[in-house]
Amino acid sequence: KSRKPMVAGNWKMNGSLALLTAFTQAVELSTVVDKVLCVPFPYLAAAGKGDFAIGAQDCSQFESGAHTGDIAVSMLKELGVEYVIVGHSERRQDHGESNEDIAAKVSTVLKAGLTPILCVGEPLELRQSNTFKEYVLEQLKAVDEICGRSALSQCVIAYEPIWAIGTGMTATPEQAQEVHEFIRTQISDWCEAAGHSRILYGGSVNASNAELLFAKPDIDGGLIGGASLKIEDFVVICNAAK
Ligand code: G2H
Repeated sequence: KSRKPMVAGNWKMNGSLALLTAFTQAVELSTVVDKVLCVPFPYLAAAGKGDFAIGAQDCSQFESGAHTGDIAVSMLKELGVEYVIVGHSERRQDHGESNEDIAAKVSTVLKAGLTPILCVGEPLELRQSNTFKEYVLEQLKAVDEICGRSALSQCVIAYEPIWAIGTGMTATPEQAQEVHEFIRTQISDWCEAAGHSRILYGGSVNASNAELLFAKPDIDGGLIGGASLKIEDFVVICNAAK
């Protein structure tokens, strides 16, 4: 593949400072893979010592101001954060984030010079009714239209079918590849450079299934939830992306 593989751990609201310390001391991570660890906000300051780039799990769409409890991207940047997950389905569901809100966040992250990890993916009903591609397309289109033609070329995209998240029901490598190829074709239609964006798969990736998923031509690595909380598993998954 011409794109450098990436494995990004998403701890969600899990972990501890002790676990983070253990991760920063793990030395066996492959250098031919970009590794990112997206930890909860309070741990970001302590995350800089490891052999991985630091990611946040969200940020405000606003640059500063009266937004109690929100986090500005400039604050993340001060802590050495390089990536920000935007539009994770848990944010869309739990916090009612719309495609437009998410596009506004992508724009804020890009303006600050950080890289959004933009999450897209369909719920089970749309997979069953075979309308999932249209749904994913709408999610991407919002970013393309609101943030401008080159925005998607500056994002890492994560395809995370909601039915596969935390359920143990991983998409098969073929199901994932089909959507990744679709995404790549669509976004390169809008902006040629976007065809070179990395597209990660997320949804119950683990140490046993990662290799077959990452072997597919349009799967450039993974966004890993549960399995990113165990060092041994995370190392195996990083090595599977080589
Ligand atoms: C999908 C994924 C990480 P998990 O949300 O973003 O989580 O690997 O636990 O399904």
